[in-house]
Amino acid sequence: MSRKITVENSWVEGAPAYALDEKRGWLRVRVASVAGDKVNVKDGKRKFTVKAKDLQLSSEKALKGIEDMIGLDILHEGAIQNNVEVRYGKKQIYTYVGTILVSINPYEDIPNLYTEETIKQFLLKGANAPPHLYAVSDNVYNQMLSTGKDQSMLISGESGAGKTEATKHCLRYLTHKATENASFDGSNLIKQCIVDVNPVLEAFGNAKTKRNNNSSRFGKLFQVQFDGNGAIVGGNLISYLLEKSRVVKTSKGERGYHIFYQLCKGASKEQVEALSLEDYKEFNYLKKGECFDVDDVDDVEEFKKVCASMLKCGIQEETQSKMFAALAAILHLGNIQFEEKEGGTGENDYGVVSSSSTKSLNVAAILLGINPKVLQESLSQRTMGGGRGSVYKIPLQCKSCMDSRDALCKEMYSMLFAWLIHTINATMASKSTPKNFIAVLDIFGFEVFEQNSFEQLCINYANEVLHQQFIHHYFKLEQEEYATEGLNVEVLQIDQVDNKPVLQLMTAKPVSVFALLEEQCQIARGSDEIFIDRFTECLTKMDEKSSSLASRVKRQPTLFAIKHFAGEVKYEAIGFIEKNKDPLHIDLQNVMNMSAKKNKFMAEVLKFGTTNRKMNTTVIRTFQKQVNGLMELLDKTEPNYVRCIKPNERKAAQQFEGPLVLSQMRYSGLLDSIRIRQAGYAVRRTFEDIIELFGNSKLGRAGKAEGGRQGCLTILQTTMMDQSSYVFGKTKVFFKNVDSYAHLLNEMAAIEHNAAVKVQAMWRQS
Ligand code: AOV
Ligand code: MG
Repeated sequence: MSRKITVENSWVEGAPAYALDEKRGWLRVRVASVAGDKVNVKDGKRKFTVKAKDLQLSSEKALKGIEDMIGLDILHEGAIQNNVEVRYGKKQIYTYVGTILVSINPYEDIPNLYTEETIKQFLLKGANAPPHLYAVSDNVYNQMLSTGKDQSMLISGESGAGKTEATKHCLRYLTHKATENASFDGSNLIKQCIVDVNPVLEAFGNAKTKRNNNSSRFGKLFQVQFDGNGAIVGGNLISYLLEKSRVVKTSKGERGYHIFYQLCKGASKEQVEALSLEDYKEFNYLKKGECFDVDDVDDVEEFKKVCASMLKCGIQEETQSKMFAALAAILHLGNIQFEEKEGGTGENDYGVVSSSSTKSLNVAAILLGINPKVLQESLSQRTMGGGRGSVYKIPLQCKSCMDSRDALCKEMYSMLFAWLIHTINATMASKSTPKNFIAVLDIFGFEVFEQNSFEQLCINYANEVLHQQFIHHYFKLEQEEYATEGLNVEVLQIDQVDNKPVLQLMTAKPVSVFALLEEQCQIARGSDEIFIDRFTECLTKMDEKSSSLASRVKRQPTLFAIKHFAGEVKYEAIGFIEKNKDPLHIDLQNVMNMSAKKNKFMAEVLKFGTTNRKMNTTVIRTFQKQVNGLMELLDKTEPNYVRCIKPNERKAAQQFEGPLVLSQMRYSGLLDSIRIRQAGYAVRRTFEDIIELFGNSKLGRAGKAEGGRQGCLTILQTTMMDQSSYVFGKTKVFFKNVDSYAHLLNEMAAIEHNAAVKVQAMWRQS
């Protein structure tokens, strides 16, 4: 049986290949027989049939699980899945695709992967190290020193893929790496803070969700700043889009922010008494998710750690107590219930604080330092502006009272979070002007749920922007490689992979999703329904490419769909306007102002709220500004990409689900980066590689004797390679596509086959 390697539509019996299986992704199989455009294949004993298009050439190198997949003889989905799967089986969770590091969450502690000893080894190994976050961090640091250019590490992936863990490993390595160059002691404090800031950030910004027991509910950029000698001199944090709604609402099986549970469980007796935390299981905000504990997490222990870490980040015990009082105030506010005013007519059922909530109202008022009566009024009335500067108050219905209460709590928490980041930044601030920085980005990945709302729209917008940056970067790198090899760079067409049309659909002016939403937020009678109707109207006014990426969902009038680079998402438009305006009524602002008068801490915290919240601004406008700022910052850096991948949805160790991994690879842009490569010359091998391929055969020896370019040329000519299918660069030969390269492999296999036949013949003769 010949073992000829061959390509689509000309499969030969016995040929090893990858076949696409719906459940398991690309499987290694052997071709059994070919019937038209269907191919029967064997996976061990199992036989099944696939379409010829779902069959790919087998890669011998992938079988071994090589460290850098750019070195794969054949670079396509099948080989890539095979390669990472083989490595994952060996607990090698890191693999490169060129300069991109792919990391697959092991969901278990791999022995010695992150010990101090391992760090030391990587510090010594330098460029020869195997794929690891440490190796990437090492390289990033060296690049910064040698080129003087700021660096960024962009860590992406979906919820639970391991971004936050990866970020911590990178930061920890950098603090070790920089020790070598520590030129003054001041950096020790900052270094300590860089490591200790994580428990604090996670306590206030992370929560248990269904997908991840420690899910970050905000995005962050961590800049580590260095002096000219490479010593750490400072740090700076920027946070993005904290999920405020989690303070007041969690779905079943999820929790609010860790700090609430840590405080309630871990507070000292005196604290419990002072903050009235005795019955923490009765707090509405905590009990909604019906989940008070997280597997394998001891909130009491965590609380101790967080308090200790806060100290190291410059937050003294006294300030901590005040923070806890603010958190307790939020919990007590959440227990204030409203009922209809006695004697209500049913038509105008105005709300009043129910009598059973008096205690909660009083405790909250005391903690905030305001009069309970004033608090009660502020929550149940709204001050409206009449003409000529006059004001009047209208009573609110029960539901609106509760909304007011929740709005106040959300605002207080997000101000507290912003204050926290600011305070940590003050501790980490560099005393001298830093020469360079390394920015580590740990940001929410693309999200597609069963129900998607405004939050997903914002998150997916940020991902589109980051994706575009990634694509452009890879495109540029490819062009640069062609240029250094002396090839014509015109072969590349960015249009094939660029996501500009979808970004235009979302952000262009005057018509786009954002523009229309803003328009509805500005006009008095704007509504979600009008927004979505206008949206359909406007599709006709956009260029074809953009409009083809959006549609209304049939039979669901409030849903619209956008085809993102990572897949289609259906958004529910109801609620968009309210969420985008995110109003904070004057009465609630007054509550905070009053509190600030009595409570110095609240006065500090308030600086990060209302005054920063300019009138008339919207969430989208603020977020777009933030994203633009982020891009400006990143554009000035040398980007380094880490793609985190989740191997299964069950948080289980040693479970590799091919299709899930592939879909993440697809939308992480990994496959796009490969497509960029294939848009020009899909396969490139150095002259030596080609000669090596023919090993000790006669042709191989001839090639070796001539060496380099000439040796390679001899081989290609002797094997009658079609001249139009390859070009020579300075050090490499570039093949147009996999098929042309496969021709070469076929020839090689034929030579081997003939050699084997000869050997057999010799055997028979002897
Ligand atoms: P995420 O940051 O990407 O999700 P995390 O970094 O929080 O994900 O990782 C989720 C969980 O996976 C961790 O709590 C660990 O249990 C496990 N894990 C991740 N990386 C490793 C590793 N290298 N070794 C062992 N276990 C690991 V989100 O913030 O939800 O998008 O929003
Ligand atoms: Mg995270």
